[in-house]
Amino acid sequence: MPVIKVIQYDITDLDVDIIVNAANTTLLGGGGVDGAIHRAAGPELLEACRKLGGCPTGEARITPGFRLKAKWVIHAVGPVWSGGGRGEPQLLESCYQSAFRLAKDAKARSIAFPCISTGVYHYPKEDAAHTALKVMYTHDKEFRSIVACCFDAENAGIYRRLLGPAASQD
Ligand code: AR6
Repeated sequence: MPVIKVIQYDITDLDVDIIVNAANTTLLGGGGVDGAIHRAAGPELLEACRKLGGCPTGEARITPGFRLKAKWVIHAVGPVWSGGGRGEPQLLESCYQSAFRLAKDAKARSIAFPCISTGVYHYPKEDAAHTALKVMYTHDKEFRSIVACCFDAENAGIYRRLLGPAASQD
């Protein structure tokens, strides 16, 4: 089984050590995957996030998963796409790197990522997938399972094409 896998699924329902959230700098919740994670984890998650005092773009913070199956949530803040000339690729890469650093510190063996910044932040999906996979490949010896958890069919198609058929789990 390859370490890096792609699924088209709701990340809030995954039984992995850590799920990553596509958060914003306030860490106080929002729409998209962020809203779904907060709903599934329960109000304790917002309380834990409040204590963190926000997070700059390109960084990440960790909290417990509360009512989720996942033990931890890593809240990663991706960049808003504004044409690519404002450091968006570096910020997206650093957001994945920061998430992996925290996951290693937590001694996680399995981690799932949503397609950070590709929703309301409008990052081009293909470019975002290349960046995500580049960082995932640099950590594939350290984890049993790294899941690219796509929600929309377009992202799922992109990751499946880039990873090949062996990486598809559904
Ligand atoms: N499971 C997996 N992926 C999901 C789910 C889900 N349950 N729901 C949505 N996605 P977005 P962003 C996908 O907009 O672009 C929030 O309001 C979705 O299809 O959630 O990083 C935050 O608070 C898309 O591919 O995050 C921020 O303000 C991906 O998750 C802002 O949105 C990311 O879409 C962050 O924007």
